[in-house]
Amino acid sequence: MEALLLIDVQNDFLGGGSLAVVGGDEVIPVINKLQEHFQLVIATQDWHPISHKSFVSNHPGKSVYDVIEVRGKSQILWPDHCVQASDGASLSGKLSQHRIEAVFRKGTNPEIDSYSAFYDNERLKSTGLADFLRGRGVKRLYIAGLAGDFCVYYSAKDAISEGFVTYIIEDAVRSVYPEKFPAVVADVLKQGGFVIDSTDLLGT
Ligand code: VGL
Ligand code: ZN
Repeated sequence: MEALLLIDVQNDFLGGGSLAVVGGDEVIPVINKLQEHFQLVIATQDWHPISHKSFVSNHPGKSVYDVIEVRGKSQILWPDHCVQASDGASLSGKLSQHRIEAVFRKGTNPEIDSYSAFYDNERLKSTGLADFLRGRGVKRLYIAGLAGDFCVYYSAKDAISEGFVTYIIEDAVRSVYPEKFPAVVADVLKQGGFVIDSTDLLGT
């Protein structure tokens, strides 16, 4: 069984959003086509309380993209984004949603950031995604969405370590720091994952 995992296709990561990823909107038509190819489609939402420690507004005197220590770990300070139940946290209205069977939310603990769809960054809590996928007989997991160098990357690493045959669909991903994406690709390949194009699945 194969599944398509859509990472954080939320308004705040798209044009006009508070943490807009350059070119982010371009993944949506690709993802909408990809969904027709899969029997199982699931999605994630970044879903932060307003008090979240990754928000620059909760660190007076600091600037966006500063790196600070939180609980002994380095933390990038992000513009406030994906506040629980806000419009910015909603899945894009341009995203086809009728095939999405389940949505897993992450980043709800105000103290800990959560890039992966599977675990928070300190691995204290599971979202339940791995057990959900195993329960549905999923062996191969295809990942698309935003951002390639954060939530897609961390989700792919955890998917590999959870034993899924893991593919990042490169043309269905955009990154916060696009110049860092080649290192993401290299690491995912090194760990035993795969990086493909949507045309490898859909043809041209
Ligand atoms: C993400 C930064 C902060 C992501 C989430 O979805 O990649 N990036 N929160
Ligand atoms: Zn976030």
